[in-house]
Amino acid sequence: MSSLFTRFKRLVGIDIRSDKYTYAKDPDFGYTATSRIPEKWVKTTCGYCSVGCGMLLGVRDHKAVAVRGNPDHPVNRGKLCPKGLSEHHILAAPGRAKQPLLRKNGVLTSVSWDEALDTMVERFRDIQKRHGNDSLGVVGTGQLLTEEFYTLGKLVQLGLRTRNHDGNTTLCMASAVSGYKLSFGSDGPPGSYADMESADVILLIGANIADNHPILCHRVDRGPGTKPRRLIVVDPRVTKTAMMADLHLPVKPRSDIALINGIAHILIREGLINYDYIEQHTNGFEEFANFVSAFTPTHVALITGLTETQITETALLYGRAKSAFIGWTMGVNHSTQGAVTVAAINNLALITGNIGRTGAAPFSITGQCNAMGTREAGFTSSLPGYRKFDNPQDREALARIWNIPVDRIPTARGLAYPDIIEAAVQGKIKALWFIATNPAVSFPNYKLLEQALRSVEFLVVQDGFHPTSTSEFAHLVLPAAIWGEKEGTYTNSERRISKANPAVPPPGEARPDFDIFLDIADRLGVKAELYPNWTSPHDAYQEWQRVSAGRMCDYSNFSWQQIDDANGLQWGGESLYRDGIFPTTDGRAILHNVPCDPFKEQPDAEFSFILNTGRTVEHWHTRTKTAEVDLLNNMVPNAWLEMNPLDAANLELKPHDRVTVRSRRGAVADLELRITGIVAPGQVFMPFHFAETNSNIVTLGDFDPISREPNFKQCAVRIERTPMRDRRSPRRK
Ligand SMILES: Nc1nc2c(c(=O)[nH]1)N[C@H]1C(S)=C(S)[C@@H](COP(=O)(O)OP(=O)(O)OC[C@H]3O[C@@H](n4cnc5c(=O)[nH]c(N)nc54)[C@H](O)[C@@H]3O)O[C@H]1N2
Ligand SMILES: Nc1nc2c(c(=O)[nH]1)N[C@H]1C(S)=C(S)[C@@H](COP(=O)(O)OP(=O)(O)OC[C@H]3O[C@@H](n4cnc5c(=O)[nH]c(N)nc54)[C@H](O)[C@@H]3O)O[C@H]1N2
Ligand code: SF4
Ligand SMILES: [Mo]
Repeated sequence: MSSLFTRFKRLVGIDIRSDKYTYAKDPDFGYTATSRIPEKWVKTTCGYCSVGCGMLLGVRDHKAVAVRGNPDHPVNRGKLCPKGLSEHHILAAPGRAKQPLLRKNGVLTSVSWDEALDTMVERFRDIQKRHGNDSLGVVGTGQLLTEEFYTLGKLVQLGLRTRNHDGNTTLCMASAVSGYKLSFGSDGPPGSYADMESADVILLIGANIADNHPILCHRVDRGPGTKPRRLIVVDPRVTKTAMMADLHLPVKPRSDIALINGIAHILIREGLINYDYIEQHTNGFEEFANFVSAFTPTHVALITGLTETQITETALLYGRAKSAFIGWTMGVNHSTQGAVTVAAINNLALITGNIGRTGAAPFSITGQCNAMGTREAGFTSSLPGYRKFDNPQDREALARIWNIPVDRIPTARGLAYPDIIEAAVQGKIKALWFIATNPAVSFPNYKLLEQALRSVEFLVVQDGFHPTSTSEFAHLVLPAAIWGEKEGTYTNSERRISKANPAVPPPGEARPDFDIFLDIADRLGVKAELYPNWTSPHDAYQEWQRVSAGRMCDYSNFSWQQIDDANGLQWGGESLYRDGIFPTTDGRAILHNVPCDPFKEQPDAEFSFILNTGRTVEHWHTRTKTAEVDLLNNMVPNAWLEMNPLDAANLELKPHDRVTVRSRRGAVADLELRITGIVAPGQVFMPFHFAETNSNIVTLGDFDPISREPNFKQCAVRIERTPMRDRRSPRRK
């Protein structure tokens, strides 16, 4: 027995005193395998989603070999989801971009950084000289470090002097930002994850946390010893999160506003509202009460497809709770009515006084690791530090800090992302620069996007991976370092700033985005003015501390070291608005009357299904990363289409049939059919992760008039059996 154990120990090299293990050469078997014992563990923060889990990245021989949860991090307390646990695999993946590539005679050709950046600066200058400064459009991302996004904003708006600067966050959190501004006068998620643990009722609207924010599921855990509380999930699909709920409300697509107004109606009728709070801290209650009086349970049942009992039960649970929490994600934001749906959610919190208290908040669950940091550092829909373009004091304050004439700062935002694309198609924008985003898979109505990519004179794609669906169109590809290779901060959904630290060098000639921005500034001749004596992202952070000082998102008291030592620090504390004072002109929050409009492209005889698109736990967005991780990709290598059994029977389709989804804009062939009660009759669902079956060929280019966010979640399609000639052999990316 013992000799067997010794042999086993020799074979797998188990060190029983710790959790470290390795494979070693065994004298009997002659077996060799690579060692995975890290020489050191580097403390960092996950680079995927906005939950913001703390982790330790294990390094050996300058390679990332393991990941484990940071037990001391308050967000995840040592736990990680499957993407986090396998994150080290992305660093040395074969798909990494390793050298700058410039298109020469139609072919992307390796060039030096000097040639790449000199060409970029020369082409941008030439185009801007001929067509005006605003002929350049720049689209960034919620996946850069705050230091990088801040540096980029200065470069674009003050160095390149174009206002047409936005981020992929307009495909994501823009509706939440606009909704907060409508209700409270400023962006800033009022609550924290801790609220989920202390709330009596958690209402999740269009948020599938089990797949997309898995570590948050622990906050609604109702195991022994935890506070008993109710979870209500509003989602047209029976998601994994819906399966966790006490009450699942399978609303008809885009009927959420009617439901929310209907809840307000019942709360007012039953007297389950907080009169003192309304009186002291809000405006517009009388008109609001009058407005929602039309949203009777009978009326709301008709619009939402729910029963009157379900609607009333939800209202009573919410209204009777001592503290109630509402979380939402893309089921709300991805809509032409996204911003006002957020305002409607805020109405509920305000009339019941469920804001600014422990356990009580309306709360946007963010998407990307640093969508929050990029919102705060701004330069897109607002100026840094939640400042407003149209506020002269805000502009003057910034001009003083930056030591530049105030008229250098734009007085209005430029074009939002969808309008940048539209302007490129119209020939008004002649050069585009995409940084850490892959629009050829993620932007709605692919055909128009493709036209934009093809029509510009110069297209720069700066990405950690190549080829991607977008970089294949580029004139210039700039290889970037990614998470694990660079230093700075990410801010998560609950306003917690955590440190991301470098553990390994970037592959080939890839460079951190920060270094690329500074180098471009140097070649533009603006480095000394915009970034005096800057050498590292820490310089950017220190300036950002000064820029944010005294603002709602105040970083001035948190040094990098303090953040790292504390495993993350929250600006604004656990709850914003504890005093009930809001950043509006009179300090009061605003109640909005929000009508429930039907979504634009309703199903008809020709296109009879409503297509819903979204995510799965194994994959991240456009799969540049997760397709490289076998552990994840082998679990879900291809896209699928979910359809209700009744519809499948009508169309005489069987499980595993290959089907085509067709809309007025295009078709996606060869999806595997999953027949399942997860989707209701008349609705189908597909993931948007897969370039080769790109859901956005089918989706609609229709945008929220306030936030400019796309309506990704509903469009009209028909489903056909895929003919043999349209089937593909599966590709990896
Ligand atoms: N595994 C994984 N995790 C991720 C990501 C990822 O790509 N993969 N991405 C991250 C990012 S950037 C984001 S933004 C978040 C997104 O996180 P989620 O918002 O949870 O993700 P989605 O799957 O896009 O959409 C959520 C739900 O909205 C529902 N929905 C559709 N239409 C409606 C409607 O009319 N009303 C309501 N109430 N619900 C509706 C869908 O059925 C879906 O279940 O996830 C983050 N986390
Ligand atoms: N139909 C449909 N479409 C959708 C959605 C949906 O639900 N349905 N969801 C939308 C949402 S919420 C979002 S957030 C978007 C996401 O859409 P994208 O932003 O296009 O998604 P990603 O795949 O995350 O793209 C990030 C890119 O940055 C690269 N990258 C990663 N880290 C770094 C870095 O540090 N530096 C640089 N330079 N590059 C880096 C990656 O390789 C990748 O190519 O998709 C949107 N599109
Ligand atoms: S929940 Fe989000 S932050 Fe946490 S490990 Fe998973 S992907 Fe990373
Ligand atoms: Mo997102």
